[in-house]
Amino acid sequence: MNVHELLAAARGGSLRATGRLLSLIEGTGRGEVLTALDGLPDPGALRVVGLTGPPGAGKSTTAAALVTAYRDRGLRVAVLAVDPSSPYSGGALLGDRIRMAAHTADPGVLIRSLATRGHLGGLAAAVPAAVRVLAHLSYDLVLVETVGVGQSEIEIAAVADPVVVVLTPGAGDAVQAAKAGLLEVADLLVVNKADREGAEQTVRDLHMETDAPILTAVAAKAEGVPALVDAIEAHHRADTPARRKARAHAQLLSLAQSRLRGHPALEELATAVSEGRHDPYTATDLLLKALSTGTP
Ligand SMILES: Nc1nc2c(ncn2[C@@H]2O[C@H](COP(=O)(O)OP(=O)(O)O)[C@@H](O)[C@H]2O)c(=O)[nH]1
Ligand SMILES: [Mg+2]
Repeated sequence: MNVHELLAAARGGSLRATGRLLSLIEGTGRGEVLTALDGLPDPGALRVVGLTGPPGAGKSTTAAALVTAYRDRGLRVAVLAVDPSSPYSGGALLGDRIRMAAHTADPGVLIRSLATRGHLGGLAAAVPAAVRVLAHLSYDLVLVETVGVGQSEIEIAAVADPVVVVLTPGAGDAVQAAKAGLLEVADLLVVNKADREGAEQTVRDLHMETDAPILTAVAAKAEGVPALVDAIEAHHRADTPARRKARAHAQLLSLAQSRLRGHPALEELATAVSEGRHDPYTATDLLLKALSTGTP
């Protein structure tokens, strides 16, 4: 099947065709898929909710509970997991096998791990492309799960709105999150595992560090999930042209940077600067030129 046939099949409900399209997006077929989408009518915006936080905080469990909540409201939902340490298989890694087992058989739910590591611009480049594909396939909402380490939370902030940061109770969690830069990208905070000790203290600590709304949850029991859905809705309702522009701004910079970072001329120019053959200004001009003319 060519890309157009795949798109037609995916729009007709074939999850296999959808999977093939997303595989193309992860690799060198991305450009071809995006070009094919350009020829289609604008599907309108799709809501993208980011879930980020430390490993084990309960992001996947929260995602599963949110899927249930949104399915109850009749929305078609996709979950994109960008977690190099734990690739999804079916739904088994979502922490709640029974709940997710129901979703795997549900044609209104797509669960997919995205391999974005180390090639073709990473998360910043792959996720917006995947989101565009899903918008054309009549999904209403995409949950993007990323591990909050390093570059990924900055990249998720450019793509998702709101970004929900999931943390757990525990001494120093708030401080750790602040240090990791997670609080800067948080539109909403969830202190999950509130069935454990210290949740209220963690909420108090977090209030000292951020003005973002803070909720508590026991995702494993879907407790606090209706309030989280409400907070996400409220965040969407409060969206403004200025905020949309700020997101577009971040997304463009993020994409531009990922293209520059992946450009083969970067290595060579960095060598030239380090050996004193170019000054950094000239080298930067040359890098931008190489990118715009498409020369390697
Ligand atoms: N006690 C407790 N455990 C939870 C809760 N939510 C998730 N877990 C467990 O925490 C572990 C990690 O959850 P997971 O969703 O995979 O975390 P992720 O790495 O952030 O995606 C799993 O064993 C979950 O069952 C909760 O609210 N309370
Ligand atoms: Mg997970």
